[in-house]
Amino acid sequence: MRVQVAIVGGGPAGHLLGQLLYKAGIDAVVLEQRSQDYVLGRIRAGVLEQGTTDLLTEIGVGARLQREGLVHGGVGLGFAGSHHRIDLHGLTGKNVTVYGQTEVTRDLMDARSGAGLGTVYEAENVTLHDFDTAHPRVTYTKDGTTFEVHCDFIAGCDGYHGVSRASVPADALRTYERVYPFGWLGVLSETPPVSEELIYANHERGFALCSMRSHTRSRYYVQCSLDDKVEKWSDDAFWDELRSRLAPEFAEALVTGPSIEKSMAPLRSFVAEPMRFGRLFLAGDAAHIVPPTGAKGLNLAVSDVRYLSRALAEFYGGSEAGINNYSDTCLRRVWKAVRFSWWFTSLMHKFPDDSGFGPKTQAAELDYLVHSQAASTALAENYVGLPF
Ligand code: RFL
Ligand code: PHB
Repeated sequence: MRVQVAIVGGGPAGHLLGQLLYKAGIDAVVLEQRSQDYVLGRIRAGVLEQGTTDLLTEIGVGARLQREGLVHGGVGLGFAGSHHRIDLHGLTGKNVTVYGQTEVTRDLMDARSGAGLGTVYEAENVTLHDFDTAHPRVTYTKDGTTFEVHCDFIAGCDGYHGVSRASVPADALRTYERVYPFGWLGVLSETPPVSEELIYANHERGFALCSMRSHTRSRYYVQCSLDDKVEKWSDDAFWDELRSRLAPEFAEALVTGPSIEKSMAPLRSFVAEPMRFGRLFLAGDAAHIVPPTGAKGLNLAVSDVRYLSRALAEFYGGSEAGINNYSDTCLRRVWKAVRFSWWFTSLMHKFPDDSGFGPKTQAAELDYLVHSQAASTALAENYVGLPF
């Protein structure tokens, strides 16, 4: 097979890139190691920046998002037993939209198959070759047969554990990492959300987050320890722990029910630089990870592939400037989201073995944050998303 771009990974980054390239008249194939159902079964992000929803709408995959997405003009912060609203729209003129990553990916997959574009699911042993030359190749195995894709470029959209970043010689990469001493335990339930807007809660027992997928489906998280096991958390234990971390009016209003998904995720910040090696480009979680507190991971994947699709369109239009600047352009935005996600994580979580200095400075900062318009605006501006 011969295509202009081989996209490794069929998560949101890979599928969005496929749609952007299609719109630009550039042909691509998506190679995904898992089944379609597996990819759609992963419950992850819930909050889309306005730039993300605008882009999805612009490229023709926003119809269901416009119908079903919940537009939020504010976000709640809970601490010291009380609730404070940050007026995102009033402070920035922008909103965020609650619409699950699963739904974004499904809409992109539907658009791709509707246009008759190629995606190979359950592609095994995906291997990248010769991306330091002008003639890269990707090989993979499907149903026992090995296939070869000849291309001009490879886009590594295969997430943190993917093969793309791992194919780059170690001495060509510089990585930056911070591992946090806690994780998140998440529950999805067929219950009405406790609040119309998200609530991020700082509590002496640990962080909690109240989110949602619709008016009838809630997504909640509590900070847990890294050696916790999902099996150890009954639904009742989860609801009790969540309730204990919320301000009284929300603790009382919380509607509980059986969990339909329960999972744990460790928290990490990670950046690999640069994001381009010859004719291989890394995008999304393949290049960087942020802790989910700022709701930035998926949105960063979106801005990366937006920059990449523009750069590739410029290349086929006769200029290499875009591909030469790709890494620097992405990383300028990536590091700002990494900083914001690290800051918000540090502000909202309980750190083990803290002498008391940490909680005191968190309390002072939270008090400042909700009473200073400058501080609230800085939070709001980052939360709704910096421009791209
Ligand atoms: P993905 O989603 O990991 O997709 C990568 C795809 O590549 C495939 N793959 C391979 N394919 C072929 N060959 C190989 N060798 C391969 N290895 C892997 C995988 O099967 C997969 O299908 O990366 P992508 O596309 O870059 O998307 C990134 C986002 O998934 C991620 O940043 C977000 O989910 C992060 N995130 C959030 N982001 C937000 O913007 N807003 C949020 O509200 C938000 N909440 C979250 C989150 C992540 C969470 N977890 C579980 C870490 C909440 C949580 C709990
Ligand atoms: C979610 O709804 O899954 C979600 C929302 C906000 C975050 C992280 C996750 O910061």
